[in-house]
Amino acid sequence: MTNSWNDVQYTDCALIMGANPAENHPISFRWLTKAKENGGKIVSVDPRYTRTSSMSDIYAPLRSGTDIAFIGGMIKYALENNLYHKEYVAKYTNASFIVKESYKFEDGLFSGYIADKRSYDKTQWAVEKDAEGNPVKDATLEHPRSVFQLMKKHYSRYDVDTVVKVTGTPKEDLLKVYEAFCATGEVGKAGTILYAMGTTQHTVGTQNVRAFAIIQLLLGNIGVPGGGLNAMRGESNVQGSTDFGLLYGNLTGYLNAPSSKVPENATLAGHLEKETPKTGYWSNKPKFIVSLLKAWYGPNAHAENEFGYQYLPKGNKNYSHINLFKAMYDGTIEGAFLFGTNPVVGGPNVGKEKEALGSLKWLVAIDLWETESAAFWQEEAGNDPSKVNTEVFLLPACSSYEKEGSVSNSSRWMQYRWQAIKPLGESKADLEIVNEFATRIKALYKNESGPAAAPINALYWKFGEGHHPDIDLVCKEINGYDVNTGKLIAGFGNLKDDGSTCSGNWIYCGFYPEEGKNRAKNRDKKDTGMSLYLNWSYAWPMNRRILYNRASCDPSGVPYNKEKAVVWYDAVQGKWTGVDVPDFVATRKPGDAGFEDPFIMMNDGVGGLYAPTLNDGPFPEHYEPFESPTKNLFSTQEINPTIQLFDGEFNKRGFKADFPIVATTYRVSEHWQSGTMTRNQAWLSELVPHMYIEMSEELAKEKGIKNKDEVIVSSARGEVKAYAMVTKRFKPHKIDGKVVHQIGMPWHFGYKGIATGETANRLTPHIGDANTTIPEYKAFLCDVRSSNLL
Ligand SMILES: Nc1nc2c(c(=O)[nH]1)N[C@H]1C(S)=C(S)[C@@H](COP(=O)(O)OP(=O)(O)OC[C@H]3O[C@@H](n4cnc5c(=O)[nH]c(N)nc54)[C@H](O)[C@@H]3O)O[C@H]1N2
Ligand SMILES: Nc1nc2c(c(=O)[nH]1)N[C@H]1C(S)=C(S)[C@@H](COP(=O)(O)OP(=O)(O)OC[C@H]3O[C@@H](n4cnc5c(=O)[nH]c(N)nc54)[C@H](O)[C@@H]3O)O[C@H]1N2
Ligand SMILES: [Mo]
Repeated sequence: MTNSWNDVQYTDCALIMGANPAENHPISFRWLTKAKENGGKIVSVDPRYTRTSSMSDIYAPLRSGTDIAFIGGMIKYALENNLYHKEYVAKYTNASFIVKESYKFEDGLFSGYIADKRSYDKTQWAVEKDAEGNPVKDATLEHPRSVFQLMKKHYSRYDVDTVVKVTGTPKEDLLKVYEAFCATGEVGKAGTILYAMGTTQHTVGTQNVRAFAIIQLLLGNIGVPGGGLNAMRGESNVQGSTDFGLLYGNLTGYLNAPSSKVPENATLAGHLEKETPKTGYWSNKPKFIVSLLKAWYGPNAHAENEFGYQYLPKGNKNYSHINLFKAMYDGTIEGAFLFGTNPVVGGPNVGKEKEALGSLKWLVAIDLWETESAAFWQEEAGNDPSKVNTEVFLLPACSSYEKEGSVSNSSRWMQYRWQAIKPLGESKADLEIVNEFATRIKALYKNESGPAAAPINALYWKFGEGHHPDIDLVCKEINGYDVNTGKLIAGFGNLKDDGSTCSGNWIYCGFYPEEGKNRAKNRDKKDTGMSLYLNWSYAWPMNRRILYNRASCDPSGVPYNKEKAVVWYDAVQGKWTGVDVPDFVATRKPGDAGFEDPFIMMNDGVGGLYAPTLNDGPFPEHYEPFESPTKNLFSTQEINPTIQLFDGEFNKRGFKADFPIVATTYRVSEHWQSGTMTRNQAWLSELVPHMYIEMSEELAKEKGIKNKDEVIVSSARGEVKAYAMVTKRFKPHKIDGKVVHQIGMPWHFGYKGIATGETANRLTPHIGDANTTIPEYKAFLCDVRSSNLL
């Protein structure tokens, strides 16, 4: 989230698109309800009428996988009807930048496409630079190659009638949404977008988010209270885990992992040079990277050995979930750890994920329960145990109540949790398990040398004696300290690139600024202004609650909305003041370079309407999902031209002739994820006891299916039995003049636990987004029949 949960109450309009927070993030409704009481509107855009839709002022249905068309149309609407925030767009975005002539867009393809690699030469999309390396601008925004004009041209194709044909959204609903949300472009108004998996789990997931970013920048909604682009995170600590390097392309703190594909990455000096821009906050990157290496390798990291940089693996492949399972399936990976994950229910195309686990020599599952994945070899899973050669170990982990530590929520708040009860049975905290692994592996490699042993021997692992590591020492390492004196570092501005400081995660540097002051433990309930609660927990970076908050003020530093101000320039005192921690260099005065630049993390200091860094293009463009019921009405490119395709058995593709119905998957309040945690609870199992699918009355009639009938849903990958829930919540879409049906299914079921059911993910494809490779769980093709027809 750029903003926070609490801040949602200040919105004039919340566009909830690609999420169902009433069900999946219920506490958010505490703040959404307040927003409503304050006169704000709630808008829900979802293929089906959800519990969130029922709380909304406006609901608009759309066919799964067509959000870019929907938002593309909104961008055109805002521009054409002059509803955008003129000063903000001109000063705070890259609208004025001139793009090089090599940038082109024709029939769904940007210039620089390399067909056999399914990728682009992105240098063709670069912006013009002057002799000093600064972008060339046209402040009038009229230059035909200015970002503003190119954007206008790009989205001129997204007229309402074409959008309606693609999305299936009734025209009057579409226009109601456009009108309500674009009203927040008025100076002083704020609109927020709340999104989650309905947005990201697509082959165009990243561009879906980019489309949101563009409309928010156009309406002047980023950096302002009640505004922002707010990703509602999933698992209780998924924010924390991505902050701490869970994503395969990242080290901790969103630093890029070095890859041997990039020649500059051969040395630390080359890596730093390549990674560090001359301007913007990232010009400090070497301090963060060197301090991280010092945290990991301690005294074994010094200037003479590039601070241990060569101990880092220089991977050169895509290590996403899909690719890892493909590698297991192909027999390239011998063993795996499932640390609190149940891929045989949660992964895509699980028939193949299960086979992939069967190609392993060994598997270690670390979980509260024996999951379907830990038990994949059993007869219940449809396997003959005598034919499975994988040796499976099950390590009991303890639950969150049995251990101490922190989780970071969507608001970027790192909140400490204390142990409530001692671990039951032989279960251990994950930290203790990891500690055991590290110390034992280090002991095993102690007398070995060579490239495999070197990083293990060099690893600095000192978290106290005994089995359970001292968590306070872990906290201190995350924050960082002076390696000579042990003194804690007050903030990442004090980190050094000479090896004198360490910090395990620069974005959290400052949460533990001095001995005895772990701010993740802060619990002061006093509102410090605008519901920011600065003394409750710690928000990264540097405890600021609204990112880019400089943009809430005009260029001279006066808040666009004086009633909802968080920072402002006090001209009398000649300094910045306010109730939030400034997200900019607050010592700058009017006339100083950068005084007007609100986007400190961007090299140019402004927000990117145009983003020449993503794999699939600088502007979001609509492509159909991997499996689609229609041809692309915007271009002859059917699917995202830059997604990685897998051939053969690993991922069969279905087509509309056999599978004419669109399917999507989602969650319900009563179950959690792959269901391990809720299908083992009697009460929750009783509340939602069976696998079911939701379908419209019209489709049910067509197929001769009645409510509660047993049905079979099929896709190119497999079949699933479920009960039919015939409902008015789904309505057939009208796509390009034809009726297209859509069904929906929860993905919580498996064969273990109390409430069992067939797994929705038998049906989903192994295909991922062009940038993140997140699987396309939200849009694929299927067919439905009554099981009486067998
Ligand atoms: N009770 C409960 N709460 C949870 C979870 C849980 O399992 N149970 N899981 C947690 C986790 S890990 C996560 S990631 C979050 C996920 O939170 P959400 O993203 O809210 O979860 P979903 O229900 O998967 O999907 C949200 C909505 O997207 C809609 N949708 C499907 N396709 C599209 C599309 O193409 N466009 C648009 N605009 N909408 C579409 C679906 O109909 C659904 O209503 O929830 C978290 N909270
Ligand atoms: N079709 C479809 N599939 C999806 C999605 C979808 O929307 N549609 N959503 C996707 C999303 S957003 C997500 S996040 C993934 C989730 O996929 P998974 O992460 O595989 O599923 P979970 O059920 O969350 O698995 C968590 C496991 O951790 C265990 N656990 C709980 N607490 C602890 C602990 O403290 N320590 C340890 N070691 N284990 C613990 C639980 O018992 C559980 O078995 O699924 C994805 N799969
Ligand atoms: Mo998630």
